[in-house]
Amino acid sequence: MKIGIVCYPTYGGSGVLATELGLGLAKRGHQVHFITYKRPVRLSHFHENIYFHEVADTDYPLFEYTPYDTALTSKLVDVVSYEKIELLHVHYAIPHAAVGYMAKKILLSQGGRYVPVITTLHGTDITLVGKNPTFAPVVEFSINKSDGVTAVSHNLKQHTHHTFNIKHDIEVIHNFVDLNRFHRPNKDHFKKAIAPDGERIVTHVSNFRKVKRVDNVVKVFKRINEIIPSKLLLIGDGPERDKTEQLCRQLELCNEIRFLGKQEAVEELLAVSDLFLMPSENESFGLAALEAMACEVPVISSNVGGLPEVNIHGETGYLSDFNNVQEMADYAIQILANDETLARFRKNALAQAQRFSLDHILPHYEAYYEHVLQTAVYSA
Ligand code: GMT
Repeated sequence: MKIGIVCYPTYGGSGVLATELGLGLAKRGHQVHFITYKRPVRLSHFHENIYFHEVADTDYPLFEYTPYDTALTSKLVDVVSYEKIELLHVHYAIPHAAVGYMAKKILLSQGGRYVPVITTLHGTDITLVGKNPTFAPVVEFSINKSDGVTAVSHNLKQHTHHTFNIKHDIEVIHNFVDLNRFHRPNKDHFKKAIAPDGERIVTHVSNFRKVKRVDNVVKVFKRINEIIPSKLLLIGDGPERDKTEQLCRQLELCNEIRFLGKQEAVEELLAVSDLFLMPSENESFGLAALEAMACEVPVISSNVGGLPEVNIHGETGYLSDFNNVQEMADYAIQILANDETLARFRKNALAQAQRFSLDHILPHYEAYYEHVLQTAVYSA
């Protein structure tokens, strides 16, 4: 199948998931074309069956910024007709669902084939930004004009139906993890470099947006560290980074916390971690937590959104109300207090990650593509 994938190329979960999906599809013999404004972060090497089409930035004095939606639509029209793309899969509704709709209308007006558009909803495109009146009418319209719609958790599906008047049956296809990449090879030498006195290693990965509550990561860590000597690795970067650094200084924790910024080989850091913290205020699935579990790292998370579909309370980690710092710290201490408990949680985390493996989830996407290709009908 020839598939066009539209996504954000940055470190956000939707772009990561879209890229991993494209890589997986390409390995299974599909021809995959990424169309976006920059090479996606996880698309760093040459891959057979993968093509990348960059949306150009046009410098014109009237524009403060290039109108990206228009540039992306034009690029889609060009790539789809030249490469004979059979299906467009757009990730994150804003603006990609609307752009996909516009591209298919233009292609039809040019006498081209009908190219179905599948929109995957990832989370904040519905729960945060999407329902903002600035975007809401376009989001609702363009989801309804998609030929297929998927959501990354049951919770997100419910939230979408609750927020918008959606006429589609939304297909739930959970996030997945590539277990060949995310696993736990022995990296004791590396662990020693981070925690020379055998401290526990606690990790958080995110794009440091407000919704991730990185302040609570630090507060939970402070309580853990008072009882169990530990180090905290903060991976990623974003708007809350400076504030978080200030908080570490105020709490006099700078010697125990390492800000590692954006990392490409995040799996190597997860492979030496003992615990993962995800205290988000909103999280439709929690891909970063799943990647941690695949590296045998138990998770302490909030109980919001789709997180209970991934993190099983008392088995793979624990869930707490999103702002309950004390409870999260108590749970963390329970897991880290002795090696036997930690080993049990680690084993469960891996078993749960295996249920969300790429090999298991990717065929759902393929089957859904086939279904949409067979059932899509043009509606004006
Ligand atoms: O919040 C992020 O880190 C990025 C965001 C995105 O859309 O780029 O991630 C969302 O999509 C991920 C992949 O489907 C999900 O695993 C995340 O839970 C979701 N983030 C939120 O809902 C806050």
